Amino acid sequence: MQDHTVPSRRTFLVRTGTAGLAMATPGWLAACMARSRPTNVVLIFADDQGYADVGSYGAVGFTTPHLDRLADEGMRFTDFYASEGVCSASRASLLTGCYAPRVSIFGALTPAAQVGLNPDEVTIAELLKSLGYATAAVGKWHLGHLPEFLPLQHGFDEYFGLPYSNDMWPVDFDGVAVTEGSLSGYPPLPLIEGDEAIETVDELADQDRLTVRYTERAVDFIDRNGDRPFFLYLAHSMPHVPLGVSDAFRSSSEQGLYGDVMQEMDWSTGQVLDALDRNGVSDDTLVIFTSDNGPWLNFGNHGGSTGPLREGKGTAFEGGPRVPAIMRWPGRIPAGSVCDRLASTVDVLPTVAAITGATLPDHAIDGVDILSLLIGEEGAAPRNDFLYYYTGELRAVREGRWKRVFEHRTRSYVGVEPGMDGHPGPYAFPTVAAALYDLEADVGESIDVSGDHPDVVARLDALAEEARRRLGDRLTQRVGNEVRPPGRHGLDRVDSLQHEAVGARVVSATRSDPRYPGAGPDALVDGGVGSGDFRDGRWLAYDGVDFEAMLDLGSARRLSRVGLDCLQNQAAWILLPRRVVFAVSDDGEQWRELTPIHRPPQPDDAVRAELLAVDVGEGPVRYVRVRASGHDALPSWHPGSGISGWVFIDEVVALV
Ligand SMILES: [Ca+2]
Ligand SMILES: [Ca+2]
Repeated sequence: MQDHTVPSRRTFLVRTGTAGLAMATPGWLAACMARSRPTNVVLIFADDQGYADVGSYGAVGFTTPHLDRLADEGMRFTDFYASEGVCSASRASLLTGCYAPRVSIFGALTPAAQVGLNPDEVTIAELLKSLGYATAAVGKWHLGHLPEFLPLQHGFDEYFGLPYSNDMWPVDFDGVAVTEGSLSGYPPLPLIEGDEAIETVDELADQDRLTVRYTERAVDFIDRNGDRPFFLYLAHSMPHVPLGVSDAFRSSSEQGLYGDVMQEMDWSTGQVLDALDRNGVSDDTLVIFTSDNGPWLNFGNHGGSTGPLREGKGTAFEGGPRVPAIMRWPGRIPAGSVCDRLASTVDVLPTVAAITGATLPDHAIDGVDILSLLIGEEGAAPRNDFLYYYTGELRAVREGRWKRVFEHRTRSYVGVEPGMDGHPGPYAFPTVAAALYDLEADVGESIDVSGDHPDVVARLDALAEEARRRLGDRLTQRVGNEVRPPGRHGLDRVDSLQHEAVGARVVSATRSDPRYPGAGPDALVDGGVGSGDFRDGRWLAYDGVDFEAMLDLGSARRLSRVGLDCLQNQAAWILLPRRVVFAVSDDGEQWRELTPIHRPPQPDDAVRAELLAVDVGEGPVRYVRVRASGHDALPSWHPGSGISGWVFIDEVVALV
């Protein structure tokens, strides 16, 4: 243990003493001053557990005595939000304190993803590691499965778990391995230890063991680190489908398999609490339990419940992001308390920082310190609003009791028959109208009261507009000016290329978008190429239009190939051009058209540059002309379907 990196008691007193004075609660302050040890943090994160899937939140058909004990000894939140109703975005927010668009993590990353949480982002683990904490991630990661994005590269000393969702495997809903169809495209599901895949999860029986194995790791970590400050991030793969449960809990609940899984996860929480007791650190440990998003309702009896909330996972209605949340910190958080103030997973990082004395990241974050809520400070409301982003779309905003929903197309579970026993039912995809809901009077979001409260509508619209300016909004095609890039794999390429067209005279008939001008048209033949970051200033960008340019190499010469270097980043609405046609000439009058390059857009999560090149054939070449077809309407599979897309080009290349 590096004692010099542990915050001194004096530092701790300065930090928490400030909060104590502000709330003027001498008892609490005294408790703080009596502290002798830094505060450990245990963060238990369920996957797809619904708002009502805890006993104290109204669970039906199963019981959660350990989570209920946690609530009895701590605080239960009624208005707590995961940042988005989907896995990767939600986890990015939890660990960085940022809304997902700020850190450019969208949706649920697939095993094909070439992006991950940017190494420059600062996670809770990194904050605490800098104070000398032991740190461990156990369970589902889902912030990039490539080595440079795994937990060990984000501040965790150790990691054991699945790199993404447990249904991203080549196995059908009935548990039978598939050899054709879309599921067969998944690689075997790896179980990772540190940075290495040590096993694969091949069948449902393997899923049955996940909760127990995660729990054993978590308990072992606590037992090994009971004498030093630690941070445990226990991110269960359950109750995300396919559900798995050990024999000890199979058929243990009235509800069925989902209830069995919940009861085993509750047992797991009990094991963690027991380990804290056994090591004598319960009083020095902040335990946080919550879920990454609401339930996957089209799985019917294999999905959870939102209670009174509208919709579920994958939506911006309350059932998507509003989740159960329980926090326990003996002697600081009043036992048995209920908090009905707004709070979110993005607030965990700054709150943990405030409690431990860790220094906040230099860059902007979205979370606020909610310590005042935890200690029950009268009238505290550190968070007054919440942004309901979903895959980059700002679908709603909340301020106090009011929720303003903007018109958008959404997944819906209404009016469609759910599946059963592990098989999904279909979604509906309605376009919902703009509305204003009073969540205090109408938590189910059923009555639009916008007509009665034009002042509230105007205020929340302004709040949304400010958010769009900072974090962007794919619904209104806004690019946020505070957005940071994700980590991108495989584009650490050389930043210059030597080729025959460098320094050529270039005339481009197409103006690049003023937001991405590169260094002007000459940059098309400067030998400089872009990175995976489309904002790096080397790319010229074309929105919904065709690109045309002509080069004069100055003298005729033999070329083997000519090409156009383009970026593919479909998550950023950047696709390769549909068609590229080169023509060459030695006199500028007689042109020879080369074989067209066809690249019809295909779903492809990779972020990469690609040189779309073609053989030149016989004959000297002085002039090169290129036409590339853009995207006036993105294809049907793309989230921006029907809206124009981008083509990004950094170089017209001529090779001998
Ligand atoms: Ca999830
Ligand atoms: Ca260039």
